[in-house]
Amino acid sequence: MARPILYDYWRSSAAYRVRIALNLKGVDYESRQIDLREDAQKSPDYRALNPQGLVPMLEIDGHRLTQSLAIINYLDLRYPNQPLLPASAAERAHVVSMAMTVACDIHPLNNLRVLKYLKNELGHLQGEIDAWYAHWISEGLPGLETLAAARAGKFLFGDAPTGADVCLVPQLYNARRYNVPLDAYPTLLRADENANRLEAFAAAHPDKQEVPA
Ligand SMILES: N[C@@H](CCC(=O)N[C@@H](CS)C(=O)NCC(=O)O)C(=O)O
Repeated sequence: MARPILYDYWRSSAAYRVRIALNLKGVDYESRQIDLREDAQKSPDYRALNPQGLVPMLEIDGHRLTQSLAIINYLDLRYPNQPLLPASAAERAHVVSMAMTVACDIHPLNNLRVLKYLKNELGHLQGEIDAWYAHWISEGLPGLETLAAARAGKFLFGDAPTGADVCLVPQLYNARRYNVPLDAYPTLLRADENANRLEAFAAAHPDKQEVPA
C-alpha cells in the first residue's frame, strides 16, 4: 500500500486535526507542506488536486480526500482501532456535535482567508482583526464547555480521546496564540491537558512539524 500523503501546513489547525487522527490510528504518512504564507494553497498545481484551495488534503488508498472531518471519518472507518466516535447513535451525535462546534462554528470565522479579507478588502487594522479572532473563540467555547461538562471524563467524552478532542486541541492552540483567556473552561482544559500527554497529540503539535523555509 502506498504511504498516505497529507497536504499539510504546520500551523493549520484543520491539518493539525488530521495529523492527530493519523497518529491515533498509527498510520505512517508523508507530510507535504503547502505554505499558506506564500498562498501555495491557491496555486494552479495545488488547486488541480484540491479545487477548494485549502489544507488539509489526504491522498490515501487511491483517494484524494478533503475536509478534515470527512478525512477523520474515513480514517475511523478504515482503521477501527482506537475508535474516534462512540457506537451508540446518541453518543455519536453528542461527540460529533462537540467536534462541529469547533470545526463549523468557531474555526471558519477565523480562517486565514477571512482574516485577510478583513484586512485587505475591508481595511481593518490588525488590532481589530485580533479582536475579531478572540471574539469568535470566546463566543464559541462557553457553549462547548457546558455541552462537554456533563459527560466528560479525562477527555471531552469519557476517558478516551474522541473526534471532539481531535478538534478541541488545535482550537485551544489557536486561542493561546491570540491570548484568549481560557480559565472559564475547566472541562476543556482538562481534556486538552490529558490529550497533550498522549504521543499522538504531542507529535502532531505545530512546533513538531517541518516549517517551510
Ligand atoms: N472546513 C475545512 C477548513 C479547511 C481550512 O480552512 N484550512 C485552512 C487552514 S486551517 C486553509 O487552508 N486556509 C487557507 C486560506 O484561508 O486561504 C476543513 O475542516 O478541512
